[in-house]
Amino acid sequence: MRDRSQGDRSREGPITGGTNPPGLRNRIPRVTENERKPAKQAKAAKPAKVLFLLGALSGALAGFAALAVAEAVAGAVRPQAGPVVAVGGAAIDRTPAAVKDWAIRHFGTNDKLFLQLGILAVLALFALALGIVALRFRRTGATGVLLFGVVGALAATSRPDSTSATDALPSVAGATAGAVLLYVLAGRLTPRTPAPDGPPSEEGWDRRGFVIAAGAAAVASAGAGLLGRSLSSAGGQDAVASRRNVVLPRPGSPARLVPRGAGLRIPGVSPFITPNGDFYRVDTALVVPKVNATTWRLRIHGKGVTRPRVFSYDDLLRRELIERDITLTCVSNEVGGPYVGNARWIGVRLADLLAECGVKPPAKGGPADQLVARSVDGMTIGSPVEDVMDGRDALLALGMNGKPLPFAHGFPVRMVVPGLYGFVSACKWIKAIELTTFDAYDPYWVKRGWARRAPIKTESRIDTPKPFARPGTGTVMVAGVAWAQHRGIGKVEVRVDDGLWQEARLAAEDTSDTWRQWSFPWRATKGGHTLTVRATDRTGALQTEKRAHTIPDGASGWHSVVVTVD
Ligand SMILES: Nc1nc2c(c(=O)[nH]1)N[C@H]1C(S)=C(S)[C@@H](COP(=O)(O)O)O[C@H]1N2
Ligand SMILES: [Mo]
Repeated sequence: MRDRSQGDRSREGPITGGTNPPGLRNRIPRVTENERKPAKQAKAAKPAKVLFLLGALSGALAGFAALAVAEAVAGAVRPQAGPVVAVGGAAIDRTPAAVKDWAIRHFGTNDKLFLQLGILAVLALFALALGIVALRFRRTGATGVLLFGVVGALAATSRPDSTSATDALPSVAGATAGAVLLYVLAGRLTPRTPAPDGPPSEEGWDRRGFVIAAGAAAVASAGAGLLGRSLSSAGGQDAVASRRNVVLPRPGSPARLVPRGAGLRIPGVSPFITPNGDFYRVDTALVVPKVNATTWRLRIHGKGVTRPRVFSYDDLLRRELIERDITLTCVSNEVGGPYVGNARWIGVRLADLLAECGVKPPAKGGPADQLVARSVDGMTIGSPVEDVMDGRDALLALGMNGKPLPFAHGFPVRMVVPGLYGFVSACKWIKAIELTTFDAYDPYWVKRGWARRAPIKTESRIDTPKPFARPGTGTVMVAGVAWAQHRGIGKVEVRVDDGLWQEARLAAEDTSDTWRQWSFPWRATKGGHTLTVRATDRTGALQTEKRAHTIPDGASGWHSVVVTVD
């Protein structure tokens, strides 16, 4: 607002009234009161409209240049330091649990894409507005662009994974480029003061200069954008190479052979082992962290850790590796939802590692009851020490289905604890484990309203037929999966409409830590039908019918599918 009374306005001449949009009146070639004639007024309206659009275009170009330059610099510095990713990450951390839940429900794994598109849309609107503002107030417009840079820089440097003030560079560089460009372009659109002795310029603005500057800026921005893309995809090459070089040794304790018959050959049923490429992914990372395994370290420290230690990737590889089939489930999985998968993990036994560091479970007098895993991207995940050390196969996993962990699933090392939802156990890209208490510390999700302790609930899902399928009469195979990790599935029953519960056939059990397929041949009769499934775990507990939301500790209820038999 300060520049309203200074520079710009005085340079741009008096405000003339008329038929033009507010804020643009001074764009019109100067006319003095007594010069003004109706004909001239009509003529003046036209360039104002054009200028309005060109102002918006300048804003758009400035916004584009700012983002492109920011991405180019981020590509060189750190892809996570780019303004869209940084602001997006900050937004994710501040999103109320209910909104996040809604986003996951509506956009699924695309929620991050929609978030980034949303941010870009907001930026675009502001860019257009600043472009129009700059027509009249060049400095205000340019300053507005700089303010966005400040927001981006603050977001980037306050991200939990930010370790250096250089993370501010992408936003600062981008905003500076955008601000300068807007100032220059708006300058081309500013009426030139006619030379005292010369004729007033007909359009009042520098058309040629604008076209040249705008064109050059568009080309340069596109170039910067492309450069940023190639830099960030080239970045992390060391991590990619370190993953390529990993040779997973044969596990000292291999997984038991999956019994024949654990995988039913029924079309439409989830395969017993979920291939890595199909495994669900849930995390807060807008850019998948690419961690170099050769420089990666894991620190174990905290309460009751009498021998704190730091482990390298090779330290872990040299230990006895165990291989286990474990079904992972996300607490955000709705009844019937897709966020569950079963993989064969290779890793080291976490309880052994903890014991070597002097950790004792609470039952044996250890002072810590919570184990907090911390990731390179600042995630914190808390698990009960009791569970991790009670003899179950809690792993620091290095391999997934015979391959080093994919980057998206936590390379180089992640935790996997049978029986606990991912948000209280399965920290990806882990870098530290701190022993503490539930009283002393609330990890990431707990701060956001989710439960401190969250064992996986007994659940079952109908995979086939799909909702609203139209099978023919005759025998229809109803089939799916059921899980109650670390308790095991004892029984699955199916009900047609309001009929009696009938026992489904269970596929062979791999372990109590894995899901179990089931099938039920149904004599389908014409008409609409509701199929419902429920499971009983090996403790004899029946899956609850009571519907519960995913927040705070997992959805519950029975899964139903409505079909029409033709
Ligand atoms: N670093 C990190 N680890 C994480 C998360 C995360 O957001 N960041 N999400 C957790 C959640 S909620 C789940 S369900 C599992 C999902 O693991 P996946 O993506 O390999 O399926 O990872 C867990 N580990
Ligand atoms: Mo999750």
